[in-house]
Amino acid sequence: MPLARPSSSPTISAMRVIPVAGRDSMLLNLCGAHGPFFIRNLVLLEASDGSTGIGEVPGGAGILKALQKAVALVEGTEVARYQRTLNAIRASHGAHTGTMQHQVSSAAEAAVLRQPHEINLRLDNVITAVEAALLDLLGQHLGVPVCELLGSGQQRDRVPMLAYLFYIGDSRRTGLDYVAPRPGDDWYGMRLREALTPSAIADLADAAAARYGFQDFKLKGGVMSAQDELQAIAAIKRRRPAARCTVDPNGAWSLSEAVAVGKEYGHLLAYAEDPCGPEQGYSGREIMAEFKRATGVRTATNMVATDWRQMGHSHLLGAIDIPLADPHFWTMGGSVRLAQLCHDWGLTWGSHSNNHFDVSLAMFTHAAAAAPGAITAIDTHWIWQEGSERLTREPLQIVDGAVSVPDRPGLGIEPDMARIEAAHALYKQVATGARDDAMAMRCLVPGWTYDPKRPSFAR
Ligand code: GKR
Ligand code: MG
Repeated sequence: MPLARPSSSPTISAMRVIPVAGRDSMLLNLCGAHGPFFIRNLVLLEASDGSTGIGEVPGGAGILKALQKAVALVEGTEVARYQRTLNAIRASHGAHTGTMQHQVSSAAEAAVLRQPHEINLRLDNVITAVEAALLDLLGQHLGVPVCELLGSGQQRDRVPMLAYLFYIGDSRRTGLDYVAPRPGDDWYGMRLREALTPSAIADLADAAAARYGFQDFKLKGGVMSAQDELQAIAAIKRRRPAARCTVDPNGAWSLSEAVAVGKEYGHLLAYAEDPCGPEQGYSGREIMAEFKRATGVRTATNMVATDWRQMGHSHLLGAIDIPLADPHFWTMGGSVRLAQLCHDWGLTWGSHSNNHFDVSLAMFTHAAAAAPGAITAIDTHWIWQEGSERLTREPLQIVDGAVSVPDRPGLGIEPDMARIEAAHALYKQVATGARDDAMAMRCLVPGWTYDPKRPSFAR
């Protein structure tokens, strides 16, 4: 559709898509263990007024290729008409304007889709990367923070975040290129060392709280037995009775096991995240609804209510109290729309995360800042990278368990091009394809294979 008048907001003069890599600890989950490196995709947009906008989304060749294909649809467009640009990208994938799409492009992708960390292979990741960069530019043009452009605008000055704790494998036994463990009982030392027991998890919680002031804690489960994982939560609660705790085994427990531990330990949990999933012909939403009815424990998910259609089914069943609407796969606008709906329907909005850099930290912060009502402390993996992996000049800080919303135009961050080029060089050196958590786990446990219904480590 031709423009009826000359543009009054800047136009996009160049779009760069930059895959980047960063270093990670040997974090255990149901799918195995994080390898020494994680990958992400960045979009950098240069505008005709000389400003730069940036967005960050999960890594992987599918998203990278789709973003590269979008370049021709983004360059030359007007910043203020960003919705039109996003719709053009959707249309180029055969998707309808404004809908959420799971786009599975191959049988191989369909296979990994069943693994919890890969559920977000979808067109919305591609849309979000461009959307975030365009909103960053629009905010700069108008002189307002991005959160003012989302939903009903800024709702809070500080966004509560949780300490995302993991069991940690002994990386020295793998022969892989992890950062070498170092002495010291502060967070930066502890995040590199083996942690496999309830007291080691409680120590990690203490170190994270000392560094970042957290009051909310989440343990990534699906690693040890359900009883052991709840013992780890109990260990945190003994030291910090007021802490809000949760555990997320990514649906690994059977309904009967989840109900048993829910009845025994539910009083320790602020909510249970994906304690169980599909089984015996029943959908994950049906099983989660049964869990909730049987235990009275509040439920959260990033697995069974991840788009509008699933949300509709979930709500009819009363399956989920806390949808974890990660803006990286709901889009920034979609995530805030869901937050508004949660507010009106008596649900609680939160966000899921994966390993990310500081650009995503800013994206999470602005989406959560625009979420109305009481939200739950949002997930972030940033504590595993903070202090060594920045891509912006002054990353937002987690202080007293929260990030202050920057009162600056756009996302309020400044890309550090030297750091971005270095992270791109690392990507070229280490990226081997899609994320593969089984590979690292096999270095600890030869012959290990993924089983969605068995803990990965205590077998
Ligand atoms: O980083 O290992 C991880 C998590 O398991 C992540 O991949 C999940 O997607 O954090 C996520 C979750 O809440 O399920
Ligand atoms: Mg989860």
